[in-house]
Amino acid sequence: MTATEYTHSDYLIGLEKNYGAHNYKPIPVVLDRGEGIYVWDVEGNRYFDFLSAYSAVNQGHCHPRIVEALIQQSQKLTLTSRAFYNSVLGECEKFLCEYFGYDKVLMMNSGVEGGETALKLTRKWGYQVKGIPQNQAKTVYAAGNFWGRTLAAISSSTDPDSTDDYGPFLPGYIIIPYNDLTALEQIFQSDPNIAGFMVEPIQGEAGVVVPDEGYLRGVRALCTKYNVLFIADEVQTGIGRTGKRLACDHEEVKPDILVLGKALSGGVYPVSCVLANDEIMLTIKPGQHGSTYGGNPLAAAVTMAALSVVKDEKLAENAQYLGEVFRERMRQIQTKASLIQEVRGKGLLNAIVINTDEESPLAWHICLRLKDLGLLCKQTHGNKIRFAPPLVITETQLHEACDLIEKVILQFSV
Ligand code: IF1
Repeated sequence: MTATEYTHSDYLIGLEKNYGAHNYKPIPVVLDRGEGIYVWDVEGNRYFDFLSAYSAVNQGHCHPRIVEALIQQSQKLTLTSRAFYNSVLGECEKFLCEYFGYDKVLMMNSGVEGGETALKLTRKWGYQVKGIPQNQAKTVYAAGNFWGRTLAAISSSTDPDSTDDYGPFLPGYIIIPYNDLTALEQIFQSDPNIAGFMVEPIQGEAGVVVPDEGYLRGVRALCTKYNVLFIADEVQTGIGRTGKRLACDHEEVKPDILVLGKALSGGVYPVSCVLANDEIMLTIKPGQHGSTYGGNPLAAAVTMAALSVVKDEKLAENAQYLGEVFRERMRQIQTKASLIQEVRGKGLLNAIVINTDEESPLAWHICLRLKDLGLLCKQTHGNKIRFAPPLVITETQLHEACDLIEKVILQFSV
């Protein structure tokens, strides 16, 4: 490699290779700035961001209203621990409960901590309310699920990349097929000690797998019938991403426990939360769960700003409309290129399935070529390419991005 070819990006990639754990294989681009739907690399090249940090940047990069809330609070009070009250948390808790319609909320930091909190609440409720014998509580998950990287989370995973060489796993877990109400009812009928069923309304990591219309209504009905908590993991699908406030809103179902993360803070700060009504939430007593940073004033201030932006700028409505536009564009490309096996998604959480097996590197190469043309995205599970731009994207910008996707797909189709 000659000196002229050795860029600053190469240098920075080298630093990460030499000093960072190798737990990711990133697309080779080094991002330095973000604004709205765009990011720039260290050489100043601009890209459409069609991953949105896995739906954490629904409001667009560095949204001024959210950044302002971060700046103002960060110059006043950032962290007190929950050993004391603080002047922002109560306002945020009220805001969240009214926004999503629950009695109470428990604030954490990462999405997986939200999932763990939901699982602990479910077990507490199982023993204290449902009357399950001690240490017999079971929780059910759908094959293909992804809710984080902790041992509790990967204990429910069916993906070897998440589980290999990490055993032993948490007991009390039952895995059933996704989008299968018969299997769900059968397992509920077979075991009286089931406390909860945690499920993504759309499976993100599995490749944007959208269940049949009516699946969520069926889950709600069966959980009610068999006195099992319906836990919705909306860490990726929530907060406007699928064209509604929550993905569950498409079927007008209300989960017993709602887990949120990612875009809860618009990408400026790690915030997650769990919402539930008193019968469930009050099973955890003082000192029985918590976190150093959970519910800190900075997180609380940023969360209220980030959710206000989603509501005031009608981002869910925009996602609903432009999602239809996007999928129609992808279907038009599909008519010219058999390379696209399937187009699927809801709102601005979409994916195309490339007609190769999961081992083929083709999807990765399509992502690399899209990067060269100025659009960043990432394949998931081999042959699915997820497209998830910030929800602030305009119709004109969306068509510009679709033109690039079309160009690359056709290039790989000859
Ligand atoms: C990585 C995946 C996406 C999530 C759902 C909980 C969590 C996630 C539905 C946990 C997190 C992130 C994790 C991140 C990449 C990304 C991801 F590819 F890993 F699976 F989005 F699909 N529930 N998803 O999607 O939230 O603890 O990360 O805040 O681990 O590489 P977290």
